Parts: sequence; C-alpha cells; structure tokens
Amino acid sequence: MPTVRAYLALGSNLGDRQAYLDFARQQLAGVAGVLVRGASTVEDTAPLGAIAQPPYLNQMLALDTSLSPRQLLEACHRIEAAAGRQRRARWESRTLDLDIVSYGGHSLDEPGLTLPHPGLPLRDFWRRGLAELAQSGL
Ligand code: A4P
Ligand code: MG
Repeated sequence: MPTVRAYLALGSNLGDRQAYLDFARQQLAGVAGVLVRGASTVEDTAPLGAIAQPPYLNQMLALDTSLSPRQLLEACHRIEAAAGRQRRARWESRTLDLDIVSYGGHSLDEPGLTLPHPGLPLRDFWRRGLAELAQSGL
C-alpha cells in the first residue's frame, strides 16, 4: 500500500493540555493506515487570534499514511470528538485541535478541507515543529 507523508498539528488550550496531546498521539497510533513517524518538542505558545483565551500547547507530528486526505481528516475529527467527550461536562470549548498541515505535495481547496493548511504562514510554532522534524530526517 503506497503511503504519503503528512504533517499533523496538535493543539490544546483547555484542561490537562499535555494529556490531550498524549491522547491524540495514542489514538493516531491505533488508526489503521496511519504510522506516526515522529513528534516535535511540545511548545507552550501564546494564543493567536482576537479572542482572549489561555495559552496553547502545540506539537507537530510526521505521519506516513495510506488514508486519503478526507479519511485522515475524518480520523482527526473522531479523535477530537473522543477528547471532547471526556471533558464535555467541565469544558465548553475544544480541548484538542488536530489540523492537517500538509499531505504529500497535494494542494486541495474543498469545502471543509484546504491543503496545505492556510494557517501555516501565520504560525511560527508550526514551522519550528516542521523544521525540528526535518532535522531528524522526517
Ligand atoms: N479544515 C479545512 N482544512 C483543514 C485542514 N487542513 N486540517 C476544516 C484540519 N481541518 C481543516 O476547524 C474548522 C474546520 O476546518 C473543520 O471543520 C475542518 O473541516 P476546527 O478544528 O473544527 O475548528 P477550529 O479549530 O475552532 O477552527 P479553525 O479555523 O480550524 O481554527 P484554527 O486555525 O485551528 O485555530 N493559538 C496558538 N498559540 N496555538 C494554536 O494551536 N489554534 C487556534 C485555532 C487559535 N489560536 C491558536 C491555536
Ligand atoms: Mg482547527
């Protein structure tokens, strides 16, 4: 089965942020058609955007996947939902964000899926994560 290198950004800014990132990596490791090849150092980052909110933990993952971009996105949404369910009674906001930063060299602009992720030029912590993975040959 041919695989594609994809990069996935993890983010959490509510609850036990590190535990949510750990949960995301564990869940991804269990998805058929996904191999987690490496993970960047977790970074504590100031929140981007106009809305006041707590700081984030962010991490970049390198994956090899035989899933299509849409299947990978669906897997991400399932993992986000599973993380959200654990805390729904306590936290109203999202506790785990999974963004597909890139999928091979593919460019895509469909409803609900844009590749590469348009946030990449605006997020220096994503670029640092990618650079760190690249240093390890990933
Ligand atoms: N979507 C389209 N393209 C993609 C893609 N390449 N990967 C769609 C993932 N999703 C993609 O995202 C909204 C919709 O984007 C989804 O339905 C999906 O189909 P979401 O994750 O469901 O919602 P969201 O996260 O509330 O909105 P959005 O626009 O994705 O927000 P961002 O861009 O994720 O921003 N500050 C710091 N320091 N670190 C952060 O990680 N993150 C955010 C959230 C704000 N500030 C931050 C951080
Ligand atoms: Mg998002």
